[in-house]
Amino acid sequence: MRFHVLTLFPDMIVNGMHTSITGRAIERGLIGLNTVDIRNYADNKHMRVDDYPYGGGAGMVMQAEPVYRAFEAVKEHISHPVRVVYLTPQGRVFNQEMAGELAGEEELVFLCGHYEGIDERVLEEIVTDPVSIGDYVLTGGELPAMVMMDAISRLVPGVLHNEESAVGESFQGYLLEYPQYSRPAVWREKAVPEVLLSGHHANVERWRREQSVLRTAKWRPDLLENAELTPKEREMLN
Ligand code: 6GU
Repeated sequence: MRFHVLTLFPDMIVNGMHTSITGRAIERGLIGLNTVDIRNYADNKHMRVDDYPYGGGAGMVMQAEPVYRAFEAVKEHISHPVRVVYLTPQGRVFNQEMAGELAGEEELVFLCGHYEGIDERVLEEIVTDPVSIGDYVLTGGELPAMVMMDAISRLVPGVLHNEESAVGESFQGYLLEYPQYSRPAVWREKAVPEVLLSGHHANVERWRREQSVLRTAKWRPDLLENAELTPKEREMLN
């Protein structure tokens, strides 16, 4: 998987992505990261890339030409058509299913806006997928792009060490993950659930499944509509 990120703040992307698991994936060559500073494609000697909005209103708008040129520069390195994700609160809301779908692509372009947005004309020309990461407003698309790249990266084969950790967790099967415990067995008078110390694998699995169902009912009951529950489990919840 190779990510291309068009942004006015490439350092933010590079610093974030070169940390922890995504950083290791980049070092190991499992993930490629190419950041493009839109400012380098300004069409004036002052390197300005924003201007006042036609029709008036607050803030500045990123101009079409520098964004278009930055995208053309990225396309030089890509032979086939590529999906261009534009990070915007007006987009489709990102979820695990979208992460899975995008993880199947060989290359992805992320376009990060700042200020009040980007001139609509260039968006019409290059964007294939407008995406939001939730119903709140951020100052720019860089953090959302990193959220998406993180979620996508961990689905790329080899990025996570054990293949199990990408399956059977929260949102796979529309159930939240069961609680985890590690040493010590008693911490500040709070004991780890007995069954986890029993060594009885089938009982552990049963307990974890039950915890997943109960936890989902308590914290994310909206997910249960889609969850695959046994008739017994449905009955337990009623
Ligand atoms: Cl993708 N961009 C911005 N600026 N704010 C957001 C967002 C994206 N998703 C949620 N809020």
